[in-house]
Amino acid sequence: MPSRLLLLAIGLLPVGNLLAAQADHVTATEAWIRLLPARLPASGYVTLHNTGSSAATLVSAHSATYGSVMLHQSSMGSGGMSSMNAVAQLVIAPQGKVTLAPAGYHLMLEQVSRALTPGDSVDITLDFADGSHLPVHFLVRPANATDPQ
Ligand SMILES: [Cu+2]
Repeated sequence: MPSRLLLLAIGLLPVGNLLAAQADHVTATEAWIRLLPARLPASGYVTLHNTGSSAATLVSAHSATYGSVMLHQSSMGSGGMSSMNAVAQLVIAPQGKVTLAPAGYHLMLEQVSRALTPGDSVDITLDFADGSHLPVHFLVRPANATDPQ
């Protein structure tokens, strides 16, 4: 029973702002998808700004356009090889921002459900730790795109 009480207490910890959901104080800019040819997975990039006074924690994302959306981080290994790891969560500090960009954090987008071409818009919903959601429009850009739009 004590362990159950402890779990309950941990669940109640994010009490920084009881009224505003985390998604309510996060804004998204520079949201775009790098489209790769054939059936290679695409990558989603976005800058998330936390305008609130408490942290917002991104835990997952989902989309009607992609059967699988995962939070990943690219990193350069000691041998100079780039690799990707799954990221369990991304904390956006109060008044801070987190950038998902090439060679860093990204949304790994797989199992596309429709044909996409550059210029299309794709809706991806970001899921936060408190269960709130932020729908974001991502602009589809070609494989050789590198700069934020
Ligand atoms: Cu990835």
